[in-house]
Amino acid sequence: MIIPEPRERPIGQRTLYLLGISFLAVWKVLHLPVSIWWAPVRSILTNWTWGMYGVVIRSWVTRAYIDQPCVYKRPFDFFPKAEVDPKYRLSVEEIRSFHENGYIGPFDAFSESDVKSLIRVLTWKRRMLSENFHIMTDRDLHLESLHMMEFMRSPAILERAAQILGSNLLCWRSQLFFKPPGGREIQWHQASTYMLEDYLQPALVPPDRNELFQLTVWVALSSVNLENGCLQFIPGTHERIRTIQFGGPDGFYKVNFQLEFDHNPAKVFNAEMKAGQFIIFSERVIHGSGPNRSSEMRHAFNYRLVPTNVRIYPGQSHHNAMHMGQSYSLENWGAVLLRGTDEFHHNRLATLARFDGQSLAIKPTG
Ligand SMILES: O=C(O)CCC(=O)C(=O)O
Ligand SMILES: [Fe+2]
Repeated sequence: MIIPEPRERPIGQRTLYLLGISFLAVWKVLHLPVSIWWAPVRSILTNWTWGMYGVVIRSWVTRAYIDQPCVYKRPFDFFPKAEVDPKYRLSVEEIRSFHENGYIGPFDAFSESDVKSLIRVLTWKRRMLSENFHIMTDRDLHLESLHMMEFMRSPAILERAAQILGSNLLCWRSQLFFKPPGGREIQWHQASTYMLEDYLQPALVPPDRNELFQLTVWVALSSVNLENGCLQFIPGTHERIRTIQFGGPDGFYKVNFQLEFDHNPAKVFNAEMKAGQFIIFSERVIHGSGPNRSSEMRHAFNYRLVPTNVRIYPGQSHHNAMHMGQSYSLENWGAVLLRGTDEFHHNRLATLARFDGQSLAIKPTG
């Protein structure tokens, strides 16, 4: 069974999908065995929630959840979850504002000359075949560049993230966002467990999807503003994952859909930042970025943090980014413990201790 990209389909195809998905919903209701199916069907039966079946069936395959739905559970209090050096301390008010808006920042982290040297390294790195994935990619270059890793270990970033997410932090993914002059916008989106990339399997399996289990750190390596396509957020929209409607004016690589929400431009927060600043957000908040109308490259990278109790790519040998038509072998992938200790041992770790040449060595799971 081929899983189609999210885009508008003719009625005939939609009807076939409708029949297939309805059949699987009945199979699931009856608790019939999952193991007799081939892998993609097993994944749908296992990973699709009732809400996901419901939207697709009721809308005759014109709408869907493209990621596992969840509803944001706010913490009971807004006290910092980690003890940190006073210079990085967040007030209870700041932590409350993170939970209300879905993002916090920008904060200062790096100097002008720091970011220039990282841009040089990464510009070269992204044009080479990745040592881990054997393709040219903007993803996970921290596993191949100690220079980038040093940025990600910045206490200005980690000590703040720890107060929101907890003291033990794994990085599971990074990505460069170098937007050239004339580069397109990134449409409004949000994510929960990143099933929206593989379509079948979530990249992250937390103990409770509704709790905050992931933070994105976005580092500006150039000054970013409305002209060159800074990040934009819609405050408070992290409270739930929205459905999408197939088709419409927005496109993103191979996909074509619109996130369904009431868009009020007056509510948008434009995250204009200086080079060397960063912002922390939940990927569940609706966000995107405009086109680059300037004559210079907009340089940035992000990385994604989870607490150590989250399972990353569980049982998976590959991660597919279907919207980009790319597949990443996880053979040489490992999560990086950036802060604290890993008491759970759920995930394979890449360790700095075994740094070897330009690549970080992967420590086999114990
Ligand atoms: O850099 C951008 O324009 C988009 C980044 C983004 O969506 C993210 O960091 O999750
Ligand atoms: Fe994003």
